Amino acid sequence: MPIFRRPALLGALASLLVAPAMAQTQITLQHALPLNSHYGAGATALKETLERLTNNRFRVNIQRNDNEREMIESVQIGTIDCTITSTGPVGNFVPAVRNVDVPFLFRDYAHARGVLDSEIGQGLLAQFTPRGLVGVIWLENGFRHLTNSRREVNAPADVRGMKVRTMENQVHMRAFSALGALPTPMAFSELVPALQQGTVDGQENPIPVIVANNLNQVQRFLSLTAHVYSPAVLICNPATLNRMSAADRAHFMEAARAAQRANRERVSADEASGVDELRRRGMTVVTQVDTAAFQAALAPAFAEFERTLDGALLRRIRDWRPAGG
Ligand code: EAX
Repeated sequence: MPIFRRPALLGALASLLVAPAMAQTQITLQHALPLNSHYGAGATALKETLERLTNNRFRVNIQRNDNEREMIESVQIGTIDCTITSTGPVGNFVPAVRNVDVPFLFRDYAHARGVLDSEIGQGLLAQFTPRGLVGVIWLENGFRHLTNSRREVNAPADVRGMKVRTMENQVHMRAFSALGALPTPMAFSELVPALQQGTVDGQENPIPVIVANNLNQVQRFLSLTAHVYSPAVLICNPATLNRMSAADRAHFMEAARAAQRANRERVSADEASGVDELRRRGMTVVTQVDTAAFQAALAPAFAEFERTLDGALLRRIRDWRPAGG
């Protein structure tokens, strides 16, 4: 008897055909930048690694959302599984993270990556848990530089009175106020319209973000202030990870490490080529910034951060050296 005359067998065959799709676990991962960016590189590495390690029992859906505060809220309530975000708004959810947003805290990329991968950084990730979030792994946004549409900026006096968009980050806002600027906090999604309309004169972001978003189209001057290192972080909803078997959680962590490698490699590559690319696109680049003057102008803010944040932690971070370093 042909199979189409045997409904029970037909039903069994049909269930086999749909079973793999039904068994696949979907993970939604959002971030604020184009796929062709240092966040996109990390997200793609996580996707490819997790899908490979689980033989496609997991599928990672990468989506763009340029409001980082919204993404963290969505992870917290579980409407999305994970986000890659800068620490910009994170301090509003996990206050201890504000400590790593302090200007001129990190000496260079090796210092920042070393601290965040050390027990110091792992201790900060543990602070996400009581807030209904999982800080999975530190990623990287990069050292932030100032751009503006009005003038070359070499020293703090050049920033005085300038309306500078900042992230929704109290530490950054305090720092720009100490410089005499007018900090204007807003989500990244509002940045380009604000620059186009002249609502703000300038903004500050790492080279990879400036390049990936063509901010040269709305900003004329770039000053390599490197005034603050901007960490990024992979944050997930606890239930997303708790639903996984121990073996799949191990696969997820391996995929997160692959994301960190790809993300940091892309930041390093963008740092090496991005300034020349922005010159080529027409930006005037100030390379000789009076960093000592910026640090001196921020001294009152530093003293405040020592009191209002975790002074002991800030000193541990400043004093950190690689093993044998
Ligand atoms: O995380 O908001 C910002 O300026 C961030 O650096 C950007 O969204 C990348």
